[in-house]
Amino acid sequence: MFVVATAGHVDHGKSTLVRALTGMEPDRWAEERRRGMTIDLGFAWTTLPSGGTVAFVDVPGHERFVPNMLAGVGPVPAALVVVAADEGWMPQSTEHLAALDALGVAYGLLVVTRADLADPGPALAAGLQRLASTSLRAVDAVAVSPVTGAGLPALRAALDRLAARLPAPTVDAPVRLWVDRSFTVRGSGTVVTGTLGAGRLRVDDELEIAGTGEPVRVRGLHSLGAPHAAVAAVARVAVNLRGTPRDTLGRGDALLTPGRFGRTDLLDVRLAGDPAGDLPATLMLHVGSAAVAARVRPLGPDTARLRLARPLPLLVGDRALLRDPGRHHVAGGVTVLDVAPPPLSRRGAATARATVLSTLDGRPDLPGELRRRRLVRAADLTRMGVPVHGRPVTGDWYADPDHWRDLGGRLAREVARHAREHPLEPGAPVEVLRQRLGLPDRALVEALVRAPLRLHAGRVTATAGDALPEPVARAVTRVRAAYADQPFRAPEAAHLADLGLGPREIGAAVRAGVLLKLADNVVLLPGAVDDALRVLATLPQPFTLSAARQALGTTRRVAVPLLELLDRRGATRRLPDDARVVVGS
Ligand SMILES: Nc1nc2c(ncn2[C@@H]2O[C@H](COP(=O)(O)OP(=O)(O)O)[C@@H](O)[C@H]2O)c(=O)[nH]1
Ligand SMILES: [Mg+2]
Repeated sequence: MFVVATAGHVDHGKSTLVRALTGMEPDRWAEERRRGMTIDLGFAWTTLPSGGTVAFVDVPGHERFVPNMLAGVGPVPAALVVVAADEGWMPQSTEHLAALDALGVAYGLLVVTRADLADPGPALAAGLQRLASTSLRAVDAVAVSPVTGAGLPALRAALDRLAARLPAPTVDAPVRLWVDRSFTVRGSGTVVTGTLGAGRLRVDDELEIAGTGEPVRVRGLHSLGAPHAAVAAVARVAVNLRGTPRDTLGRGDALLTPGRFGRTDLLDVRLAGDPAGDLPATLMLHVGSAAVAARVRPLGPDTARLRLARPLPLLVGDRALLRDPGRHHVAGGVTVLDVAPPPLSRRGAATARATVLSTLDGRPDLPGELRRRRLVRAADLTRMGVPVHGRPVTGDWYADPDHWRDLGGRLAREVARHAREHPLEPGAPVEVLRQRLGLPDRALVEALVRAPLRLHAGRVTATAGDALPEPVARAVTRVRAAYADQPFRAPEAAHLADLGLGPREIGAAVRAGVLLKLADNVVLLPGAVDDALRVLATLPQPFTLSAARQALGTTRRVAVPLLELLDRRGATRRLPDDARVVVGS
């Protein structure tokens, strides 16, 4: 199926043409039929000579109903530009064409109708000339009269050729179904309709309502009046939603694949049309079937920041248009460059931002996005419309490679600085480093740890070059001097305190490898354990605690933990009667 919208001045024969092609009535409302004028969108479809199906979104031509027209053409990538042979090009022909051009609609046909009332030649020539300077410059033109039937076979053939030229839809893309109608069906509940431009819908799918973020489930699907278990793009669809009151959803809202779209009320855009400086402060932004007031802040000659009256599910690269409803003027097309732009609070930020925007084209680009954001989660990139590939630095965090290297250097410097400022602490706590580096997640600090840095028990240390603080080093030298000839005697707690060796100093000395801790307040010089083992090996085996104590010339206070340490190391073995043997002796 392909979907095409009509466009053109009121009374130029759009609805009559759709009726003639489809045999269906596009003017759904009694008031429309009474007044003979389209007010709201109409929907009809037919089979083409090739066997393919074309669905029409018939739009109102009257200038009062341009917002309805825009809701219809917004999600549809092809248009029939309809001009009456007897009236020729008119003001709403101009505004509708400007809207299609602003949205970048590149597929369509020029159809001159009412060809039974006047020579279609001048209207064809005028129309082609107008289209020549727009996104629709390459279209075919057909003259028809639905009243006489003249030209209709040629138009059907032209529709088939148009269908063949349309790009294939991406059916594995996430769904963003802009709602153009919502109504209640007795016994079924809420139904919304829209043009599915990409992706696939299935019964039982869970979707998200853009406006509220609420999850909803698809209860039933219809396309072209028939029920389906699944519908793939491109298609007109009616979606029956389970348990959703009708007033929670209406035109301009959207049904979304969960987690694939963000909702933003702040975006930076490129403008095609009026210069940014000439735009009024407030305009209407039209995108998909939505129309939202936007405050415009020009940044560069063709770039601006838009603050929307309500958030929309927009992605980088989306096309939209800005319109001044008071002047019936399409101010220009919009290409979304950034859906999560940085604040502009600092002096000079706007100028700097304009420079950045001048380099963007709305094509999602991961390396560029990482360069600008430096650190960003995969899920956030996806919700901006930036495809994620390559490897995260940790978890779902992606980093700009240069920034990541720079952070690694800063981490090393912060660890060194922390060691200087807190010499007795066993390294810098990860949380302190996270704050110092201004990182959003501790996992990032941990991922930055590289040799010679080491992560241990929630702290980062430098494994080499960690000099012992001067006073501790001095105290250890005194211990060494005092106990050189009685290596198995440990200084008493009071002596340790005299030397200035409290628990933290002892910890630092132990980590530096200059003291060996047997138990709280029981320290020996390193090497004492191996020496002790050599002494014990000379005893008659097995030996008692008391024999060991005497051989080593020490007290129970040292001997007990020393033997336990040797047991743990497997150097000695404790027997059932509490005596020990030196293993291998
Ligand atoms: N003679 C003639 N009248 C037409 C033709 N197409 C439309 N009309 C009439 O022109 C008027 C406007 O047509 P309509 O389809 O409502 O125009 P729309 O506003 O563009 O949808 C209606 O009275 C139609 O009957 C045509 O090809 N020949
Ligand atoms: Mg009409």
